[in-house]
Amino acid sequence: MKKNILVIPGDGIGPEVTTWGKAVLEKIGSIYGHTFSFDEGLMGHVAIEATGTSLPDDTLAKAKASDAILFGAVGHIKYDNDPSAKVRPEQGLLKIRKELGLYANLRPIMLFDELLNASSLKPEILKGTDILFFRELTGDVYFGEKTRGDGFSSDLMIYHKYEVERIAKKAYEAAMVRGKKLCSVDKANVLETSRLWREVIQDVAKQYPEVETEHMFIDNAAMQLVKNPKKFDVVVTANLFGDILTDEASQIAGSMGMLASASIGDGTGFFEPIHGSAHDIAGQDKANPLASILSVALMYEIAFGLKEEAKRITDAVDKTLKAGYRTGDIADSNTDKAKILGTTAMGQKV
Ligand code: GGG
Repeated sequence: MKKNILVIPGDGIGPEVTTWGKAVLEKIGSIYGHTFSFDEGLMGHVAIEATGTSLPDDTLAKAKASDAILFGAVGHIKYDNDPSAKVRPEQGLLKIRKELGLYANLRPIMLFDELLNASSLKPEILKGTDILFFRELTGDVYFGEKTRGDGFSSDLMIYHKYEVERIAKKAYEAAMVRGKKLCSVDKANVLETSRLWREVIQDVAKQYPEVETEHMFIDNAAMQLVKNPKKFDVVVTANLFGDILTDEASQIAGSMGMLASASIGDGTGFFEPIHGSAHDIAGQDKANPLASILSVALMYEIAFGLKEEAKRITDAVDKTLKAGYRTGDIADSNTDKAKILGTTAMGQKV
């Protein structure tokens, strides 16, 4: 297999972790006889600094022409302290998702047994948890009209039937090959968009009678996730709810630094860790590269249909953790201090 990969390292710790995702992509390629040609694109704060826009046309054109995209993170503290900034790093990320039609963001909560103690939740609550989140990615308040008036502001929360239908179908298809259990998370007791969401899910559910469907309010889901995470299998939810819920779920896996994601839909698949740019640790060789590495496992499996290669990567991560190696974010009081590694050493171990 020969594929063209666009690497978008982005901001903060993005370049550090993406280096290791790319290295693992190539390493596995060399074992199985796959070759890659790489191109690089700017996005986020680095793109704003260089071109004045967070998603230059050149990056978008390269993205459309590639077979898969490996992305790091966007964001910069400068914009967090300046809420009125008109041009922002995250705009590039939202625009590329929309332009490529990447409406389904898959976020598996892979729990490595070795990390049961890295979580603040009790191991007996966590053990056996295996959740696959489907976060809708190109609708909701993220894309609705924004207004700012004199002393007020608004973000339009909007969903169309077709947007809910297509993410629901993706989630049900996954449920069919997993535990035949799907939980749809909404806020249908309050929000009109959620009432449409629920109606559409109920309709799509009829096409998948073997799948047990549950509807849950977002507030309850947030609570159940830490109380009894094992009750979930496939979870499908809207953009905003999915963004928040999966950050919460990362604590099941031990750290934000462990969660990979795949964005799919109409265009080129886009693979990225769920974490952001973490400027507080950028450039210090402290970031956990495992989410980027696991994103490459998702790329092998989802973009290229190569399950064995994907498993080889998750096995390598598992083996590294079993050997006791940890980055700071997943170390606990029992970790051998000599085995707490930086980004580079952890990437090399994998
Ligand atoms: N790698 C994920 C990332 O860079 N996240 C930053 C962010 O602000 N994301 C917004 C979103 O995922 O909707």
